[in-house]
Amino acid sequence: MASDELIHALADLEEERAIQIAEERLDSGEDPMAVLDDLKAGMAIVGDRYEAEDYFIPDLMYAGDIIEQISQLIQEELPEQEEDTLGTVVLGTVKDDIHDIGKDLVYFMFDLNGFKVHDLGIDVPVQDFVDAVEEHDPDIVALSGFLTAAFDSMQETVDALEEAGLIEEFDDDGLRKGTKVMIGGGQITDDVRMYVRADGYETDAPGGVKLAKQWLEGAEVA
Ligand code: B12
Repeated sequence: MASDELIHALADLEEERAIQIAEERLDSGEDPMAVLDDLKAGMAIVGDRYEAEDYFIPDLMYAGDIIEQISQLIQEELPEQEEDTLGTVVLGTVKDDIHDIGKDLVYFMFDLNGFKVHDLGIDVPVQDFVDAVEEHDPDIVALSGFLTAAFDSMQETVDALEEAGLIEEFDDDGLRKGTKVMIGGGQITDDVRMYVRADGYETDAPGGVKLAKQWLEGAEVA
C-alpha cells in the first residue's frame, strides 16, 4: 500500500483508516521504519494545518493519540532488544514542555537498540534530571524539547548537572569526557546545541541512536 495513504489518513485524522493501513503494511512484511517515516510526514501536515489555523489543539492531541497506537503496533513488529546493555540513557522532555510524541519515539529507538533508558517523562524539573543522573550514572543525558522556551530549560538542566559535578564543564573544542548530553526535538539546530552546551544534537530518533553508538565506540578507544 502506498505510503501516501497513511500520511493522508493521519493528516486527515482518520483514526480507523490510519490504523488499518498501518496494520496491513506491517502484516505484509514492510519495514516498520518506513511506516514510522510516514507517521512523521503525516504529523508534519497536521502541524502545518495547526499553524494555518485549520486545526486546533484537540486535533493535535488526537493525531498524537493515533501515532501512539500505531507506534505500539510497530513496536510489536520489531525484533527483541539485544541482551547486553549497550549503554545507559536518562531521557526526558525538559521543564515547561509537555510534548512527548517525539520523546517516546526516542525512548523506543534507544530501547530497541539495546540501551537501558530511564524515561523521566515530560515537563521534567531540573532537579529531577540531577537526581536521576546521580542515581543512574548514565552514558548519555538525552533532553527533548519542542518549544523555543525549552532551550532555556535545557541550558538550565546542563548548568545544574555541571554545578553538581555530574558532567564535565563544556569544552568548545570537543566532547565532554564521561557522561554526554544530547538534545533533540522540533526546532533544534547547532546554534541551539551551542547555547545549551550540549555535546550533540539530532533531529530524529535513529540519528540519536547512531550518535550515541559513535560516542560509546569513541569511549572504548579512549
Ligand atoms: C503535537 C503537537 C502538540 C501536542 C503534543 C502532544 C504530545 N503528546 O506530545 C499538544 C497539543 C499537547 C501541543 C501543545 C502545545 N504546543 Co505543540 N505542537 C505539536 C506539533 C504539531 C507536532 C510535534 C510532534 O509531536 N511531532 C511528531 C514527532 C514524532 O516528529 P519529530 O519532531 O520529527 O520527532 C523526532 C524529533 O523530534 C526527535 N527528537 C525529539 N526529542 C528528541 C530528543 C533527542 C535527544 C533526540 C536525539 C531526538 C529527539 O526524534 C523524534 C522521532 O524521530 C508541533 C508542530 C510541528 N510540526 O512539529 C507543535 C509545536 C511544537 N507546538 C507549539 C506550541 C506553541 C504549543 C503550545 C504552546 C500551544 C498552546 N498555545 O497551548 C502547547 C505547549 C504546551 C507545553 N507547555 O508544552 C509550537 C512551538 C513553537 C515554539 N517555537 O515554541 C509548534 C512548533 C507549533 C507551531 N508552529 O506553532 N503541541
